[in-house]
Amino acid sequence: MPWVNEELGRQFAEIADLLELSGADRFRVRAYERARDAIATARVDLGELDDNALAALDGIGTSTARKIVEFREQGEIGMLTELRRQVPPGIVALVKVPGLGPKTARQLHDELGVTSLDDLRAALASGELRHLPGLGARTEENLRAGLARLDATLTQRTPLADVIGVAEELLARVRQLPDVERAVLAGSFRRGRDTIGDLDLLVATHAPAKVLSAVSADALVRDVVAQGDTKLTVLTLRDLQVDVRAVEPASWGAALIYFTGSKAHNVRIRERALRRGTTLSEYGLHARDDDALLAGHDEAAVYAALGLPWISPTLREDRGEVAAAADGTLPEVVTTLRGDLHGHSDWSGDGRGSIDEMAAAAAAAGLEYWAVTDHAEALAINGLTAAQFADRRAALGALADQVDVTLLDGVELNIGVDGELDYDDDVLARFEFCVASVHTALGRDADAQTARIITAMRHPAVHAIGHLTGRKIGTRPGFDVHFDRILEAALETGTALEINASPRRLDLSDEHVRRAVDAGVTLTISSDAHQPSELDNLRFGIATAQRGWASATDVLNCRDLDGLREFVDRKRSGARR
Ligand code: DGT
Ligand code: CA
Ligand code: CA
Ligand code: ZN
Repeated sequence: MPWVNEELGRQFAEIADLLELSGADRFRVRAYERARDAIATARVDLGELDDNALAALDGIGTSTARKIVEFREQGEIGMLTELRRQVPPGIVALVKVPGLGPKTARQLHDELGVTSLDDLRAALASGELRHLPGLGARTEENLRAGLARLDATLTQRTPLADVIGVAEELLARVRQLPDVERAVLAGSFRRGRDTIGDLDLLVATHAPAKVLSAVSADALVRDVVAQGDTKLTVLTLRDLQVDVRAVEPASWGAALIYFTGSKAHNVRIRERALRRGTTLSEYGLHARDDDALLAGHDEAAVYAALGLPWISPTLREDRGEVAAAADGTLPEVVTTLRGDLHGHSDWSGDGRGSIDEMAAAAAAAGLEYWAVTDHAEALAINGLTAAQFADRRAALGALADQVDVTLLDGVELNIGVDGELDYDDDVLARFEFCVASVHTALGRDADAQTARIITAMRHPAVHAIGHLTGRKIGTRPGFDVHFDRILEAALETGTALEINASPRRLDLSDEHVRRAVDAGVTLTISSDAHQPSELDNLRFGIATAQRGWASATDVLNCRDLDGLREFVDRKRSGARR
């Protein structure tokens, strides 16, 4: 989602909450909730439309359009600023408790004088809360659980999915500043981790003071935590911390290595530098005897001066990459794909792009083929019947000459509780590519999940298992599986395991990928796109694959169409790999 849409959606939600907290009438609140929903489902970048075009969008009236323009021009919505001033912050904190809405918060405030989370804890402890009208012992129990969950999320790392928009927007703005020669997001973001502690923005400049004050004045910055000559720490509108470092262009490479990390990787290469009579710091690689600068300006030169090839940031976790680099056994990690093997069109109930729109996005992403894997019928709300798939097959045929990618007639099957699949075998056999995923009964134990998935793998029509554990990063942990048995079955049946590239999933995880690669299991890197813009997510899947040391030979959709068809046919014929 474009960052402007994301931020506006959040701000309109906040306006609705604050209005409700301040006792506004229901209709006014509802109008802002409608605006919030309209923004959440808008398929255009709200940062780019003029007033008239904005007001023409469904659910967005002239007053909402005016506020959107105000946000773009002034960096804030005056009404929201005013509301934030009026409503006591303690009460706002209350609605962050899962399960505690504005109505209850207001009631707690008016009737018990609750103005903070601590007051809420006290009210829960005293048992007075259960006597309020409409509340009860059950409410108390829910609020206790909600408080515990809030505490947990406050100490948690931020899912990558929640930082991409603001991170890339901030980077783009910083790159446009005068005096900035180069800028990069370093740290865990550059290493492609699936969660982020904070962002680290590295800037090469000869004018650090000017650049840092420009960054601290940016509209995306809510608060400056600390500011020095070459360092700045700020909080973004969403309370994400960003550490900004300004360095001399001459030490760019050394600084980039240092701030990319990981800490453990840094320690490892610094030891190597010391053993070679040199010292490595964020300023450069220096000779220990006369302090001469040996390398510093670019990353590859620093590694070279340490006797190492350049190491991909996604490998820098001290998982053996420095030794492998020294031995010449570093994997040549996967960087590009030839196709995408999991994606949805608007034939699926939850797809938001037509086949030709999606195909155009796939072609624009440089792909040669795209498997259209709309949902199968057991997924009641979104799935297609066999007859609808027959219609879709005709549609695919009619589009074949009009699109710039090869469309594969695919399906995303649902793995039932006992591993059963949608449709009869003769229907299944007609698809060119089938990914099978667990969408239901996520609460079963590891034995049950492993068994149902392996049963599905044994079916000759199943070519890949989608999002293996069902995790949603930051929202729900995946279910447990016996991964060693899954790997064994994948090898035995010739089934691929998917790296779902949605930044909310990244499932397989990097650690799973590493084990799959070691076992020789074939992987797919799949966007699971539900709208054209989500083809762009493939890059996160590639990063996760790299973090698991996967090279192109491990990845099915790095093969050309013939190679892919060979894999599919082999599975179908039941040949062992
Ligand atoms: P995060 O923010 O928890 O997702 O993880 P990172 O890796 O981004 O860690 P962060 O933000 O604390 O620091 C960014 C990089 O700076 C880190 O990857 C390596 C470098 N760094 C920070 N502190 C140290 C340190 O004490 N020693 C060394 N060798 N490097 C450090
Ligand atoms: Ca960081
Ligand atoms: Ca940091
Ligand atoms: Zn899907």
